[in-house]
Order: sequence, then structure tokens, then C-alpha cells
Amino acid sequence: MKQKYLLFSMILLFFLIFFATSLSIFAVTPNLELTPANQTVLIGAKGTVDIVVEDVTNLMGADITLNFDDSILKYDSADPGSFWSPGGLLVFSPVATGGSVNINLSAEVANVKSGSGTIITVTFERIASGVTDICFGSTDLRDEAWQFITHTKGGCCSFSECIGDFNGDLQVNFGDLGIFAMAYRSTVGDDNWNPICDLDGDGSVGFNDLGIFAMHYRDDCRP
Ligand SMILES: [Ca+2]
Ligand SMILES: [Ca+2]
Repeated sequence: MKQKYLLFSMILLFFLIFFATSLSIFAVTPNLELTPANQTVLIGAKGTVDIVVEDVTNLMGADITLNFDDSILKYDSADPGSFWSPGGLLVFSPVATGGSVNINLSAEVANVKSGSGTIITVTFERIASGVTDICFGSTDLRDEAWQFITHTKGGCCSFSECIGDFNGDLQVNFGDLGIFAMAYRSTVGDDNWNPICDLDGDGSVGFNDLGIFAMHYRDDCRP
């Protein structure tokens, strides 16, 4: 009897592990990204950031906050992205306060969409010098039944005057290498995490970022 119980428990455990594994393999969690990860925007110029959703099912509403340094960037405008076209949005309401912009949107029932694409584009103007990043604050996605859609989100994106220039002197050299080395192998939340060193915006500072940094090493962006 005891053996039978043990056997039953083992079979149950096997199935639990099997299902948990297969679920994590087949279930794709929707993700939000900011692209491009890095762009060059000089003082007085504007740069546009795409808020991209990946692998979403029946997206109807979104409430997304982006945070930025308002001593360096000024919010300019926001527009619905190509994900929603053809068709329109019932609500599209961007509100900027200090160093953050909140965008609230809702599609018509007939225009609920699935898949991947740009849901919002946001334009900022550079008003001062310095490397600066734009990051997700709170994000809320809703499906056609207005239920919360569980999702992940990528790292920040940054505006530089010179890609690879982390100390803002418009040259990419040894000083920047030191800043990069400090952040190397860090991910969001680590003590040595530094979003400006995440040049591909994937939420960690790694080999790919080193490659991008190496490509720009010795760049001189001074006017
Ligand atoms: Ca520099
Ligand atoms: Ca990275």
C-alpha cells in the first residue's frame, strides 16, 4: 500500500514537472521594449522613441509611464504607433508632468489587436548636454475584457550626443571605458547597474554592449 502511494506520488510529481516545463516553453509572455536602445540627439534636436509590444494577444488598452531627466530632455509629443492601424483609437491621452510622461490609450472593440508592433511613439527634445536615459515607469496592458495582461519589460533607452560617451565630454575614450568596466556584467537592479552603459537596451551590460562600445571607441563628437 505504501509502495503504491509512493509510486502514485512519483507519477504525479513527474506530470507536475512536465506540465510546468512545457508551459514555460510554450507560453510566450508579452513584452514591452523601448527602441532604438541608443540614439544620437544633439542640443536643440528631437529624438523619437518607439514603445514596442511583442507577442501580445487582444490588446485593447495601455497605460504607460516613461521617466526621463527633465533637466536634459523636454517632452515634445506622443502619437499612436503603427500597431493600431488601420483603425483608430478611442482614447489617446498623453500627460507630461516634470520628468515623466503618462500615456493612456484605449482601442475600439473592433480594433483590438494581437502580435507585435509599435503602440506609441514619443518625441523628446534635448535642452541640455549630457548622456541621459528614458526608462519605463509603471506599465499596464489590458485585453478585450479589460483584464490585466501579464508582461515583462526591457531596459531603458538613451539619448547621447555621442554613443559610448558616458561622462558627457563628447569624446569616447579611456574615461568612458572605466565607467563601462564598472557596469560590466550588471543587470537592472544590481549595485553597479548603469543604464547608460546598456547600449543595446536589453537590460544588462554585456558582451554585445562591449562590441558597440568598441565600434565607437575613439569617436570625437566635439563640434
Ligand atoms: Ca567621454
Ligand atoms: Ca545590453
